[in-house]
Amino acid sequence: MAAVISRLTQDEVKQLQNLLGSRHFTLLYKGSIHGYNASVFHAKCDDQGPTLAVAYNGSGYIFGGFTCKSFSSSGVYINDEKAFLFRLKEKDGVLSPLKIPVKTSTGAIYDHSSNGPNFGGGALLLLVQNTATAATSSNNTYTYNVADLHGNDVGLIECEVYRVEDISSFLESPWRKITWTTEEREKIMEEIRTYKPYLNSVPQIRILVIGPIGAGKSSFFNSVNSVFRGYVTSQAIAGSDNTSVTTQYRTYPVKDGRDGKPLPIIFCDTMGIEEKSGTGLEIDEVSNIIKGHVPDRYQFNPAATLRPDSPGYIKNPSLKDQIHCVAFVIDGCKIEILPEKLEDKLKQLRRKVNQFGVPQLVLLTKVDEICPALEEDIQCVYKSKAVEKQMRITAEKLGIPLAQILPVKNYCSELDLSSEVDILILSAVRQLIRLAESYLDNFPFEKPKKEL
Ligand SMILES: Nc1nc2c(ncn2[C@@H]2O[C@H](COP(=O)(O)OP(=O)(O)O)[C@@H](O)[C@H]2O)c(=O)[nH]1
Ligand SMILES: [Mg+2]
Repeated sequence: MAAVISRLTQDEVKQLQNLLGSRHFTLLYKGSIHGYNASVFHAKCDDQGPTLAVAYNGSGYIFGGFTCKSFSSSGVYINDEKAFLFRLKEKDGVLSPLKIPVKTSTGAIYDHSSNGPNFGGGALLLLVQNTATAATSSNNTYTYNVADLHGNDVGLIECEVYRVEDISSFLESPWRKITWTTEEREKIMEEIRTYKPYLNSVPQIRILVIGPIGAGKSSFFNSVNSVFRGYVTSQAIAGSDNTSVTTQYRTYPVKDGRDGKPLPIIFCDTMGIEEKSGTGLEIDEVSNIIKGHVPDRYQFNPAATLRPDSPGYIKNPSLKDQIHCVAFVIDGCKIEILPEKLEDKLKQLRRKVNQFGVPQLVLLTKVDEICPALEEDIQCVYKSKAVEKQMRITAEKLGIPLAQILPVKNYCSELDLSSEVDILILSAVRQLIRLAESYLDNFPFEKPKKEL
């Protein structure tokens, strides 16, 4: 018996991929080998998901149809809005791709055990009466000039059916909409520049950045700083040591590069959270920070958290010294292998932050490592299946709604800013500001700022 190999050349497969998007084809049925027989076709192709039927005639035409639904010998019409008929090659094998989309999804496929592939109830039928023949007619489901499909040569020299699998790592359309223009970048920057906290007593909002070691906390602050400076800087020490590179509590105001004015945000950078208790940032220390007791440059000591009698302890912090929102920074590549104890610690921290009523969100970093294709085009971040998956896992593991998770790519190795990377970073900052503002709304007893 001859080998069951595809008649399609690599070039033809590429052309079909142009019609279908990035897909992988697996040959399920080949008429010349398996027999031109509807029941054999169904035995091989039922319940296989999306399929592509490809017919070849003696005049050099290659044509057929695609359905994203499964055949199953159901005996009924199946709706499929993605179905289409196609021609790949015309007379004498001249490449001339043509796509005839289904007009109304209703009745796109007639799935009957005694029929071969049947598109639109006879708009294109292959294996007519169990022979190597096609039948075509233009109808309300597929309206087209039948001669265009096969040059009026309905005798087949081959008929193949392929299973079609989606191999693209990207969704067709993004699941969150972002405008990626430089105007948008400027617009968000202006929004941040001109933001004034609702309360007089709070000139700047304080954003606490916490998360495991190496997640990208310091890099996030550096990235925000870089965007406003207009070039890549690294004020906060970032690194890839196993233990925390950041051992001091640091509060970093961000300045607007244009005129050096302080922006209304202060980032509070902490040492990393570690798995073992007694190492890394402790939960009690986070309480101290949130309440505003911890001074800038305080040297963390996991063995002894800050106490009222410790030097530098801020005794009577006011609302402006407290934390107004928390950004949990999580390494998008490591969330799946997050050690259980670390996961527990993060959850405890989330609960603690909740107790204070401080809003929080998760910044999922290193999206460029989750999905290397994003290095080329970060605009695809909300199309990347890998990023979406890591975001969902994060939501599940930390018990946080997906809406509160934002993907970011920090500036690390690059020397120049990119508008798209900026937009992701700025969107995260804007969201943090909005959350902080909602928190400040809880303090109506303070006098609202007077408009000048
Ligand atoms: N590829 C990539 N690397 C990152 C990203 N964010 C941080 N890093 C790298 O991860 C390492 C740890 O970052 P760092 O900011 O020091 O983490 P921290 O311990 O949470 O403060 C550094 O080597 C960074 O260059 C990112 O978005 N993408
Ligand atoms: Mg750090």
